[in-house]
Amino acid sequence: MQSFSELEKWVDEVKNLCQPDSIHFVTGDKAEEKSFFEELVRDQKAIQLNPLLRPNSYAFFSDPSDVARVEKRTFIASNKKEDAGPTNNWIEPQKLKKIMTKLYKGSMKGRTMYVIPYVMGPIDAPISKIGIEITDSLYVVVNMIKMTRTGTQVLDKIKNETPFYIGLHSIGAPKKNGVIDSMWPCAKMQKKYIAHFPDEKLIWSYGSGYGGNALLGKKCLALRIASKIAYDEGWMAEHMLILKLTNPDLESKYILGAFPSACGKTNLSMLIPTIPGWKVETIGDDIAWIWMKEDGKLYAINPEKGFFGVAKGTSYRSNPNAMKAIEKNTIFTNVALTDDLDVWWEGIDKEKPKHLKDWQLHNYDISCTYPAAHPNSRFTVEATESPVLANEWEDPNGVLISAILIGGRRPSTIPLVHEALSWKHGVFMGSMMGSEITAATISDQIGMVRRDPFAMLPFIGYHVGDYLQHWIDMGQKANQEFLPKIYYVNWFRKNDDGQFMWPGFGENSRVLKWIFERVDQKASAKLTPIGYVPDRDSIDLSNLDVSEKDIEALTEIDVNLWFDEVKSIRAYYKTIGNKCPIDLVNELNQLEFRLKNY
Ligand code: GTP
Ligand code: SPV
Ligand code: MN
Repeated sequence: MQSFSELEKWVDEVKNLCQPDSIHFVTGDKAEEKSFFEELVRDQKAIQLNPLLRPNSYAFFSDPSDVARVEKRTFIASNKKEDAGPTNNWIEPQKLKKIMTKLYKGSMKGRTMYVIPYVMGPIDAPISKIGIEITDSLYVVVNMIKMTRTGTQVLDKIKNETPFYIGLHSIGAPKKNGVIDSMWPCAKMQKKYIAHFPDEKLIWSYGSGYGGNALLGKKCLALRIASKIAYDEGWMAEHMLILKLTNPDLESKYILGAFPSACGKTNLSMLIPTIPGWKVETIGDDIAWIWMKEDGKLYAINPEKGFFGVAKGTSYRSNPNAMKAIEKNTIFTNVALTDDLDVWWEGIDKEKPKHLKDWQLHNYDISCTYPAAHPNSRFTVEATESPVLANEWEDPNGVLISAILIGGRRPSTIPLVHEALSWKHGVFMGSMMGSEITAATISDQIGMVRRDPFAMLPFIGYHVGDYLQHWIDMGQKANQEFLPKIYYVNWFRKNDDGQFMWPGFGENSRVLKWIFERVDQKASAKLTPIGYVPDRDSIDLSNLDVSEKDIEALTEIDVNLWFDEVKSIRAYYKTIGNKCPIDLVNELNQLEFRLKNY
């Protein structure tokens, strides 16, 4: 859409279809946000946490059917089925619109319809994109306020003819007369639809109130729709953290990392190095928009304004910076509550209290054997609450990218770190990236390995083959001298007892240091069939509590396992079909050849 009058017309159409009681345009000011939280508490949709322990913070508890993104109910409804490719669910757009229009009819009865003007990216950055989300969920509103730049200044832009993208969201639970609302109203699983119409750049979401299903600026606009816009316009929208790494000589580099959901982006982006003199600062923890300037170099911005992070496992030991960020002004979803109204979750590293309320607000004591917090419990907090936010985090010019990490949960085969032989080889590594399925999506296959190219499997708004070709093309267009190097990292190797061999978290700084020095051509490496791996003298292992045997195992290349991997990648490429880039098939053949000659 292009103009304010088009916006007014659309708001009117949605009002007539969904039949809310009233309409509220979100202004984004502090007093408004405060009144939203007061209303949520009054309506028993949220619990205010103990202000002495956790000031200005609130806890929400979802319906058990609504705890994560629902990939089975997520659709890329392109005009042509071929354009959605083999990895997306597809329904013919007119058919899907018919189904959803029926659902939207009267879906906001008894509720307020909120119109949220927001911008992904700093308001004046050339690459930023404006969105309008209509929603009937106040939970969504308060989360969008923390996660995106919202409010009147965005509407002003629209009045000045800046184009914008629209998204309609309803929890799909009209209020019935005389029936008291539940704490988290939403629709049944089979009625949930997270729909994208990439040809129109339109988003329709129905039936879920959770995270990526409902905060439409995040996964729906900034990844699925933006990835398609980026493909057409020659830039990239990626599921990546952005960090600033500074060495003891105070030289800095910017590093991106694509890890699947619940595989360590937030943690790496805020890490406290265990090696003296090094520093990590955060620019983004989930999404990066990447583009090439006239100098042929690649730059990135974080389009978000907050963190929607995994609570479970977060502690002052594993991620102190995240713990400090969430000391106040935070929204928690599906965590457990202590008797004095603070939050608790598995891995918080505080003794489990004798009594809790679990994430369903049931009484919970030591006799309970299930987890008290949901494994996908989350915190929402503004980036500015972080003690390690980099100064340039909202620089409209973006930051120059030195290296791109990819990785996931692979218990075997993939070493701790290896460097790509070239950009194309790096794209090959990204294409075959795999990970165990985690609790960040609703699935009956949690723990199984699936291929997840550049951690974008659930977020590519078009054909995966075209997506991979776009990665190759971006590298070919860039100034070769300044192409970021690509690294495959794996913090999740396990030994025969099923224990992680690498301590991870702050110790990952040792790998970051090696990468920093590789980019500067200062660290040495061993050439192997799969790429460059650190040799023993080049990676800093001083004062590290890992056995010789495990270090050996973490960097070894098991040729037989890699032959299995080649076979499995070949089978995977078949599923991509004839759009699988020929360059990647060549890379696979060359890998096999190198392995045979090793
Ligand atoms: P999304 O927000 O879903 O995209 O997840 P994310 O990629 O930001 O993952 P996050 O940093 O929240 O980490 C998810 C889980 O992985 C948490 O339980 C962490 O404790 C765990 N984790 C993160 N880094 C490491 C690591 O280096 N080693 C190990 N063993 N676990 C880690
Ligand atoms: C992810 O699953 O990658 C998340 C959480 O960051 S959600 O916003 O729900 O997609
Ligand atoms: Mn994510």
